[in-house]
Amino acid sequence: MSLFNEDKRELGKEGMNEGDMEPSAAAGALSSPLPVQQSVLQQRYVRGEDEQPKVAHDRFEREEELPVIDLAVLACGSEHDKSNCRLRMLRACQEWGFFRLVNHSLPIHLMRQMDAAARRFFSLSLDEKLENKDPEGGTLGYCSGAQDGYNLQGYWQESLQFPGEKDTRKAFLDRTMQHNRNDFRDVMEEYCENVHKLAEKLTEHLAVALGLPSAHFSKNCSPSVVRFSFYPPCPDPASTLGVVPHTDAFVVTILQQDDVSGLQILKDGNWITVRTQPDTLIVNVGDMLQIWSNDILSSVVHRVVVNSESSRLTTALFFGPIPKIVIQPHSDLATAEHPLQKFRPFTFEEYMGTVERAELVGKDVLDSFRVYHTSIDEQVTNLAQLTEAISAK
Ligand SMILES: O=C(O)CCC(=O)C(=O)O
Repeated sequence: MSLFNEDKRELGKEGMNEGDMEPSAAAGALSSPLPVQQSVLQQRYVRGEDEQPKVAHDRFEREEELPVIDLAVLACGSEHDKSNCRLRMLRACQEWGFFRLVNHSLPIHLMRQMDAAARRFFSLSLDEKLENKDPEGGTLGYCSGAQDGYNLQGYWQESLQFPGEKDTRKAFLDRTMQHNRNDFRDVMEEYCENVHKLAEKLTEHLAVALGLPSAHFSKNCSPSVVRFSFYPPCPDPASTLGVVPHTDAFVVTILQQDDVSGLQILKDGNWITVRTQPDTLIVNVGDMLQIWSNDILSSVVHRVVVNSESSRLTTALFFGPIPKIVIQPHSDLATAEHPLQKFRPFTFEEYMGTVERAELVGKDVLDSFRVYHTSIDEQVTNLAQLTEAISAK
């Protein structure tokens, strides 16, 4: 039996937006959302042919499952077990960029409360939800996939997003969700505090596994963003996506899913659907950790597919660098396999500026910060080949 056993199907219908409804239903939607199921997917959600998902949300093709990391071993195992567990975590971050975390110390009752509070929010009418949109017109607060917002246009998704850093979050909440409807704010504060501690712990273990001082990442990081994503049932899931393929820009992401699957990871050219498993969390490496680790760890492309039966709700905390900190691979991490520092120094602020100007496409943003170390001889050869190719035209 799952933790999340509310009737999400009903909620999913109510969670639709005005623009998603048949015209007669849309007319009444602002005052009372009607449980109208759209029968045809509107054109703005139809992704290009090459993006349309061929692997459904409940297709688990490969026997291979995400590596599982047991945090209880790291908290109270023997030194030998701890060290093995850290190595497994390191390997998971190299080979998968993702792992499932069990015995994670995040109180189960808090996960349940957070899920219920977010679910209640998404079941509000559209005009109530829109009261919580970003006053500055950005991506914070409530965004609906039907809005012409940054990167959200054409996603089959609604989201509720807040600054991760405590004081900034509080200031934002004071301007938007002052009412603390259904204790949402209180639950979120407690939830964020706990997930923040967990993110610190995980990055400390990863730093030790890489042979760095334990606080190497955590002392320069804080929660960057908290995002609740709601994916209503969709009339044509094979033509759209909840989130397009992307990597996360941050250091690590800690994701709580409900009992409906939809997250897919690109591994060895295949899309792998992540199974849902009650009480567990999914952790993934962000671009900043790949860069800070000199490419030893890997941020892996993932996407979200939706389905026609049930809504899906996830909560993600993105733990990232303090905006003005200079990011650069640690010099101790240059190895035979990962020689030199593979990325130029930059601030997270600069990186996010690049992300915001770009569409979320695979690893293009990360690659634009790479330094290509080529010898003078290689450069001369390249130049000669280039000149030859131009004169041959
Ligand atoms: O909702 C999910 O399963 C993942 C969402 C995600 O990848 C994102 O918000 O960046």
